[in-house]
Amino acid sequence: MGGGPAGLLLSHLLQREGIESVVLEARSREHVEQRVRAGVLEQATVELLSEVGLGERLRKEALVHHGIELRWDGASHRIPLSDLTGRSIFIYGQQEVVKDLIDARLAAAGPLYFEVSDIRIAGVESTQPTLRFRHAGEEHELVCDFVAGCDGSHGTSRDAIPAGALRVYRHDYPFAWLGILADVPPSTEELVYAAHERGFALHSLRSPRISRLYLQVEPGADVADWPDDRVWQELATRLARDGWTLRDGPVLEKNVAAMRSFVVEPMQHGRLFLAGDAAHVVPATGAKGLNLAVHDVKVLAAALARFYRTSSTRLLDAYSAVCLKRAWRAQEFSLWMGSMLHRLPDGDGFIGRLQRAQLAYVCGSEAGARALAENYVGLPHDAE
Ligand code: RFL
Ligand code: PHB
Repeated sequence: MGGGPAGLLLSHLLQREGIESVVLEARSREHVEQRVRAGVLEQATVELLSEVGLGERLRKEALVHHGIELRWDGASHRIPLSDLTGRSIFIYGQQEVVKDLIDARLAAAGPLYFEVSDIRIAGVESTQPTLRFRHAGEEHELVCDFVAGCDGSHGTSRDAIPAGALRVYRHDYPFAWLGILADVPPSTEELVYAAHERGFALHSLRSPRISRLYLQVEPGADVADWPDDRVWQELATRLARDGWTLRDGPVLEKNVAAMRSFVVEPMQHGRLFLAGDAAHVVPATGAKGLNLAVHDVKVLAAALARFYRTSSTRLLDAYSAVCLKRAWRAQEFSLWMGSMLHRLPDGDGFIGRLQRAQLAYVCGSEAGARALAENYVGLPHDAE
């Protein structure tokens, strides 16, 4: 269930193991291919995509970055990610990953249904769960060995787990992100994360011609209150540094995303396995969500392959614990980085002082910089 990065990559990995799957996606192909979301891929994500034949365009078009910049009090501090960790990050839009995955799926003639509605799951505690759904005006039934719930944070697959068997952890943050995609060359070579008294700002990019920028806004903020001029002005103020100017240009896309944390435990019930945002959502500060989704489906595909080869459920049984360990690490890191950079409710300025102490530690000591760098580039996949 779900034709986002998690569902599409899982079907691709299973196909390579000779395991059939059917992907059911609620939205249209155009919609999922145009949805602007993540931009930062960990090296381990890129390595996996390359190993499984999805690296051709990625290797050509992705931008390799060896550091990020933290900007506060008008000064810049570079965190040399590659020097500290031996690893890099890659800039390649999530919608490009999704396009590559859809092309691969269609080239392999794997069943992929868009605009599916009213999916109902039954029998996840049996060895033959079923999915009933509507597609092109007709009712269908699929009898499955397994169901993978890859339907994102608003999906319904996890509702098939009985309430008593499931624990949900949630944390909402007192801020949201307004993101723009702009038709203007980036004003920076590396990503800039800025902590400013007016709030957080991030300068990212998609290509040498297209910039991606974010502003911390109030939860529930309305894009209608943020005309392009206001967005650029606020970005210029929060990102300001002596001798540097922010280039502006036409805004191609603008949206507001809530920041929240969410984890479902366990990620499996009977023959239903949750993966990606369906199981865990992290705030975007640490750039981890898509990377976690990729890790989940890598572990799940390997576990299913083992099951079909040997009938052993050992890896399937370990799936939830292995993925939750990485997901909680990412939660903690995203919260740690997020609370350092965002403007937070602060009575007498105590929180602001703590944030400066944290920034000074991260920017001024090798131990601090390394803690950020190791988490930001992502732990290697074979660490578990
Ligand atoms: P998705 O991408 O949400 O895909 C789920 C798919 O399921 C479909 N669907 C259903 N299909 C069938 N039946 C149903 N009942 C269905 N309900 C929903 C949906 O239409 C959709 O196509 O989840 P998936 O595959 O788990 O992928 C997760 C990532 O999308 C997400 O974690 C990232 O975008 C998070 N994220 C980032 N992650 C990174 O690793 N690096 C980043 O730089 C990064 N930046 C970001 C981000 C997320 C952001 N937002 C939108 C909060 C930046 C932002 C602003
Ligand atoms: C992005 O380019 O969309 C992006 C970059 C870094 C983040 C989040 C999003 O932390």
